[in-house]
Amino acid sequence: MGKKVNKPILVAGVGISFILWFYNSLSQHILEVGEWGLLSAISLGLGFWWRKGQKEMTNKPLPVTRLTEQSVRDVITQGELILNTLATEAPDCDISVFKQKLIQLSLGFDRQELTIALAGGKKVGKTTLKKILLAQNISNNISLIEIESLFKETKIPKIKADLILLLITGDLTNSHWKFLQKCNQDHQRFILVFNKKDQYIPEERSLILEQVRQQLNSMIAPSDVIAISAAPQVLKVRQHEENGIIREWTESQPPEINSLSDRLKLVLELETKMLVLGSLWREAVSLKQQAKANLNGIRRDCALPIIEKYQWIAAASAFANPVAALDLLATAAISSQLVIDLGVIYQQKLSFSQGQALSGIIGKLIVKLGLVELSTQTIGSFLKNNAITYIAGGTVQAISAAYLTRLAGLSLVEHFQDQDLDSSTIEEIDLTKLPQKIRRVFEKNKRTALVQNLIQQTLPHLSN
Ligand SMILES: Nc1nc2c(ncn2[C@@H]2O[C@H](COP(=O)(O)OP(=O)(O)O)[C@@H](O)[C@H]2O)c(=O)[nH]1
Ligand SMILES: [Mg+2]
Repeated sequence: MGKKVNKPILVAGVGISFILWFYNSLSQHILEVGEWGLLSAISLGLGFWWRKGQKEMTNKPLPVTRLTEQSVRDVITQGELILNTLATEAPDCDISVFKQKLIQLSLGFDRQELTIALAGGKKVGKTTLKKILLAQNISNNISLIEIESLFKETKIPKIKADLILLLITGDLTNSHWKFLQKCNQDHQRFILVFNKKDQYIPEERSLILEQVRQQLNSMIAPSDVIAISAAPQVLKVRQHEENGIIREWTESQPPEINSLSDRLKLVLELETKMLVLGSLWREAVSLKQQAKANLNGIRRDCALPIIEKYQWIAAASAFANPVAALDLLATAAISSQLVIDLGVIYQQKLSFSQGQALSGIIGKLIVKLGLVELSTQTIGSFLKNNAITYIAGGTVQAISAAYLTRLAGLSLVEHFQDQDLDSSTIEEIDLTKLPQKIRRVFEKNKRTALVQNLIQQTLPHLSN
C-alpha cells in the first residue's frame, strides 16, 4: 500500500501531505493498537478530547445535577444567543414568536399555580383517583389532568405538567422504567402511585412496594412510592344465623388514599419552586432546540454547495490519478480544507492541523466501517448495469471519491450541528457519536436514486 503513495494524488487543497503522513508515520501503529486506541491517539495528539461512549441500557439512571434558578436562566440565555445568531445569519427569518416565548419564560419563576398529571396504562385508576383528589380539594393552586395512552405508542408523549403521578397496579414494567428514566433526565418530578393495593394480600403488597422502592431509589425517596386504593373492591359478607339461615350482602369500601394526599400536600408546600424550575427548564430547552433546528437548516443550505465543490475536486483528482488502494481513497476524499470551510459555517474555528486531524479521523472511520468498499462496489455495479457509456479508467474511483466526500461532508454537518454555540473551543469537541453519524448518513445516502443522481452529476466533471 505504501508504495502507491509516491506521487501527489489529489490537487490543491485536498490534504496530500496529510495522506502521506497518515499512512507513512502511522501505518505501523495502526495494526498494533485497536481502532479506538488509534482514534484516541490521533485525537489526543492533535488536541482533541475523545470521550468514550457511555454504556447504554445500564440499570442505573444517568446522574442529573439539581436544577438551580441560575441554570435555567442560562438555558434561556443560550436560547437568546441562538436567536441572535439566527437574526444575524438569516435576517429574513422571523424570530419574534421565539423571542416572545423566551421572555414569557423568564417572567415565570414565581408561578404558584401547578399542573399535576395522572399518567399510566389503561384502567389503572387515573380517572377514579382524579375524582377523589378533586373532591378532597388539596389545594386551590392545582389543576389535575389525565394523560391517556401513555404507553400506546413507542414514542413517549411530551407531558406538560409540573408533577406527574404515575399509576401502576403491580410490578414496574420496562415501559414504566424507560418513562421514569426519561422523567428523571428531564428534571420531571414524579410520584409513583401503586393503586389497587386491595387486590393483593398484605405480604405481596409490601413485597411489591419494597421492590419498586428499591428500583427507584436513585431517583426518588421511598416516601414517593405510595400504595393506595382509589376504589377498593366491594366486600362480600356472609353471616350464619342461629336459625340456620345464611345471609349474604356486599359492603363497599371507602377509598384509601390519605397517604398520597398527605404526601402531595407536603410536596406542594416544600417543592413548588423546584417544580416550576423543572417546567421552565424543559420549556427553555425545547425552545432552544427549535431555534437551533432553524439555524441548522439555514446553515445546511450554505454547507451543501461547499460539499459539492469538494466533491468535484476529489472526483477530478481521483480520475486523473486513480488509486488502486481503496483505503487511500477514503483518506484522500476528505479534504482538511473542507473540514475547515464547514467549520466556518458552524462557527467552529479550526486550525489547519485540527482540520487535518478531524479529516483523518473521519477517513479512518469510513474505512473502519467498511464504507469505501461498499460504495465502490455499489457504484461499480451500478455503472455496469446501467449501460453508461463513458467509463474510462478511474471513473469508479472518481465517483467513489465524490461519494465519500459527500458522506464525510454530510457527517461533519451532523457533527457540527450538535455542537453548542458557546463551546467553540476545539478541545471540547465530542467525537463519540461520529461513527454513528457516519453510519446514519451512509444509510440515508445509499438509495439507488441518490447514487444515480451522484453519478450523473459527477460524470461531466471528469472530462478534461
Ligand atoms: N380493585 C380496585 N379497583 C379499582 C381501584 N381503583 C380503580 N379501580 C377500578 O379500575 C377500573 C378502571 O378505573 P379508571 O379510573 O377508569 O382507570 P383509567 O383508565 O386509568 O382512568 C374501574 O373499574 C375502577 O373502579 C382500586 O383501588 N381497587
Ligand atoms: Mg380514564
